[in-house]
Amino acid sequence: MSFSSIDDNPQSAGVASRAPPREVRGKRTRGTSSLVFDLPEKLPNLGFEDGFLYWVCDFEKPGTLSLGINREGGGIRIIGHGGSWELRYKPLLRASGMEHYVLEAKVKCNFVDRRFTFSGAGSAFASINVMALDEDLNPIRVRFSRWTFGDPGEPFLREDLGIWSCGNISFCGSLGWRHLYSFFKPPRGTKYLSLSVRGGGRGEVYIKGLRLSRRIPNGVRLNVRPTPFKSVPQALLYKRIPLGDYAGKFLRIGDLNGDGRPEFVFAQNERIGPGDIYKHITCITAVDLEGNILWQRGRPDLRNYEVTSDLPVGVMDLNGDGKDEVICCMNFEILVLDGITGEIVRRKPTPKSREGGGYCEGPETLFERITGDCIVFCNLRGQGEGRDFILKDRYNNLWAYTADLDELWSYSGKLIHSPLVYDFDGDGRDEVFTGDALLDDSGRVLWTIDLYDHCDSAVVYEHRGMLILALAHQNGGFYFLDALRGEVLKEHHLGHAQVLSLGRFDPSVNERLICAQTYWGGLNQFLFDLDGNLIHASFEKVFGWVPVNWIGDGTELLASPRGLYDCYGNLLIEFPDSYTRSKWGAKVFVWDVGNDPRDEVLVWDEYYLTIYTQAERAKGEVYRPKRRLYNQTFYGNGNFVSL
Ligand SMILES: [Ca+2]
Ligand SMILES: [Ca+2]
Ligand SMILES: [Ca+2]
Ligand SMILES: [Ca+2]
Repeated sequence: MSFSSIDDNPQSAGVASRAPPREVRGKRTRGTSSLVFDLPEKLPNLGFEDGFLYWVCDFEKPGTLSLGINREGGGIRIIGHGGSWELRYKPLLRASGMEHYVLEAKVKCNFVDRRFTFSGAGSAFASINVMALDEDLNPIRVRFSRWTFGDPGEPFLREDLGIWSCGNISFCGSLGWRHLYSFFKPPRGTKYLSLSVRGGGRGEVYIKGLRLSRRIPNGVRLNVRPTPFKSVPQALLYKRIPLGDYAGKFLRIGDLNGDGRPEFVFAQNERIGPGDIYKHITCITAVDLEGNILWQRGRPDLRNYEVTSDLPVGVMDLNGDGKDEVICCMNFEILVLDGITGEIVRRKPTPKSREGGGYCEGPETLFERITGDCIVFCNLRGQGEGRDFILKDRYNNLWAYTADLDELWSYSGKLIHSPLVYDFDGDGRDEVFTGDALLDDSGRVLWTIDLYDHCDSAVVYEHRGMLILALAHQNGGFYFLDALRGEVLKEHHLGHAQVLSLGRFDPSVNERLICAQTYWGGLNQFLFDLDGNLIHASFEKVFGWVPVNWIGDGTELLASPRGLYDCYGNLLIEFPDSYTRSKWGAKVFVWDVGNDPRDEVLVWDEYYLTIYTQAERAKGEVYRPKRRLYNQTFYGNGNFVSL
């Protein structure tokens, strides 16, 4: 064991070559630490074997918290009666950004409430937190001088992604004893790690065996590996369409005039209330492949280009005449627009807003009716794909409609951004995964689940005779569930889980893999096998995220605005003339625009929409993934992948 008190003798411990500055001493008196340890395995009583030795508690409201020793099972018991609390481990661990750590614990919890808000107020949860500290004991922020790689899924090219938070293990709801872990590499500049357990809400939490070790989990390979691809078609610039003042980061695609070629529908928006939940569409513009405007509704204004969420627009042939209609919400009405003229075919007021669970940003009830968030097409009544659709608000409520705008049913819960629709039970009608529940086609709840924060991305797949639902939960982790029962099979707490993409990404592996990314609080990319095992990790970088059927032989690459990556972070194809001027960051979709049935890659910003295609024609039969690309939307990388 190697430890010392900074106050007593910093030199001898080799912790710091000089006495810490005065402000560090000031901070430390608030409770972080005067002790520094060198070996994570030797942190005394980190696992609560000796009760609360070396731990200090703080809480929001007196009388709302009771701590005790769990005499039967070991470790500690925390009983909360509302209000937030924190248990801080006083010693610090000397750490470095060059090392990998595993944090693990056995936990059990039973929260009475099922509440979650981004602000933390009223949230029922517990979280084992790791803070990375610099030399002055300040938390380290994840910052970049510029984006030189990949694509973070959410195309906001922020250079400050907030305080690093990739080591946290957060949980809520009711769990029997479970072994949870996080695996992380501290950010550059890390000198110390500080550990705490935080929580809030009414309920019980048991924790024991908290352990930190310097290691890499079994079976995980690190960093960039040589590409498993032998030959990949080069990219050609197929078309570059200059966009006008109508351009929007929100795009949907379809064949509006039935000529077999896609048209583009751009939506602009403005914020009309606080937070990120109140925004409405200000302009919708349909554009053909030559850049001609087919029609436009609303007022174009390039200042309304940017968006940080989905918008309620969908493109689908609702009446089966071979031409797509556009369905959207404008000015608190659901509109069905003729695809060729943009004229209103049908209209109905949007649903009355309602509180639901008030999750995430709180109740979305500022306006009498909802502005609308995402539209997802599905087949609820067995009448074919796209004859029904789901419309939702941002986090709390969704409504199922027919193409004739008759409401079928509605649901309130903690919602995923873009609901995943798939025929889970094979009866010819879609079930809807809402983010916290699976609903059958009639809206009946089949199961619910309570995971920390909210679901950003989901994919469903069949594997070894089982249907598996993989989830990426913001700040919660990556989860693999038995899709028919809603039971967690595996979970990995790896940061702000943002993106899941499913495809055959490695031609040397005879099965599909799941590429996963984290975003806010740390950019990392991971690979999981279909059993839900973590097999590869790449820290401090993300690469492409949209699966692309580029080669046509069943394998797939990942698209970014710059080019095509393999799943190990190798840039295999750099797009010719891939320059984008966007101040907000370009966005990427795939679509079979022309040539053979392989995907083209679409990259657009406020100035141009650029389409890349393969330089060589495909030979023989061309693979076509089963994807509902018509549901490709803002967060739609994972959610449209249903195989
Ligand atoms: Ca067309
Ligand atoms: Ca039609
Ligand atoms: Ca079904
Ligand atoms: Ca094509």
